[in-house]
Amino acid sequence: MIDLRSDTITKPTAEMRRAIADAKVGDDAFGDDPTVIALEERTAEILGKEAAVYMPSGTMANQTAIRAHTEPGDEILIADSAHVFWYEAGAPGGLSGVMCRMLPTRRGIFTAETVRAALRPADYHHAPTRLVCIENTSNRGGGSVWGIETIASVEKVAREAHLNMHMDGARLWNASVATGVPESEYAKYFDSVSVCFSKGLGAPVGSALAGGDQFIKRARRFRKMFGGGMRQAGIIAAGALYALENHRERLADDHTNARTLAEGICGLPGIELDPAEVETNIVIFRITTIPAREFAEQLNNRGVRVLATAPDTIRAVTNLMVSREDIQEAIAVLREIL
Ligand code: TLP
Repeated sequence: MIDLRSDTITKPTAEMRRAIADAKVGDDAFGDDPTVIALEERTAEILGKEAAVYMPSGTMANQTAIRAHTEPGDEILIADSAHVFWYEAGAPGGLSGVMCRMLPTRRGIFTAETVRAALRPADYHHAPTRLVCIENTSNRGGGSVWGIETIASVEKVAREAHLNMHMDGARLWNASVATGVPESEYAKYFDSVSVCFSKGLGAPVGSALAGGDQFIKRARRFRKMFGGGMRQAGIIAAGALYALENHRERLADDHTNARTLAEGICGLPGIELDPAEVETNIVIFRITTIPAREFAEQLNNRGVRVLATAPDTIRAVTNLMVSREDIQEAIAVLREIL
């Protein structure tokens, strides 16, 4: 199988498994796990933040951040394509009691003007707006990367309105590799940043939330409340630490593979796709001749796995388990079917 459903499907490499087997561990609830501490410190350092806290998942990292930034009844501003809104099981309402104000985007990216237009005048009839969330890269936006100038202009409007800034950086590593802009340069505009080790980096489990010391202290309480306090988590943190040190640069291969795939299929009948818009490891395209689910099933029967993300939309995500040769094979299968 050539599995392009997600970059979450990656399995630990032999070297990563060795790092996991050799991990020094302790009870992290007592602050005793040296591998977790090393991972948190290294993550904070890369992101240029005071502190970070290890999380079981990207969802928990985002939702803990939202809870720590808000109180029930508050409002957050968020892209209408955001993972937090689409795929986190209603958690902003369920866990934090906040309203999501959806911002229209182009490929997952909104502008400072859009944020300004969403601001409410101070009035007790209104839900207090507290937070702006940005997703970089944008998943449903097709792996699109936020420009630093766009982030800076959004931040300016947010600060004028006394709003905090959170980045869902599940694939921030991909953004940095694609642009050469360091993770810390993106992160400096935000009060909190979530990152995932279990996507393109290929670790089996885990994410982190980074921010200022006080904020991370508060986040630790909500992580506990949400059931995310762990014990000898060094076992999994070792995979994450290995991935952080060894798998960031190789994301460039995934980006090349994604572009190759897009270029190889863009002219096929029924496919609507602009390869120039493929900036990182996610290829999203429209299919107009067959329902997307049926197309995904046909591909699956021929050994290529993708996701139908809408009735006419397919997502393919390149990853650590997929080689250049696999991409050529996938292109050939798509060509045959269409
Ligand atoms: N995304 C998964 C699915 O849930 C859709 C994927 O296959 O892409 N932020 C972003 C931008 C994400 O893409 C994801 C996972 C998360 C957060 C959540 O991470 P996990 O799955 O660890 O909770």
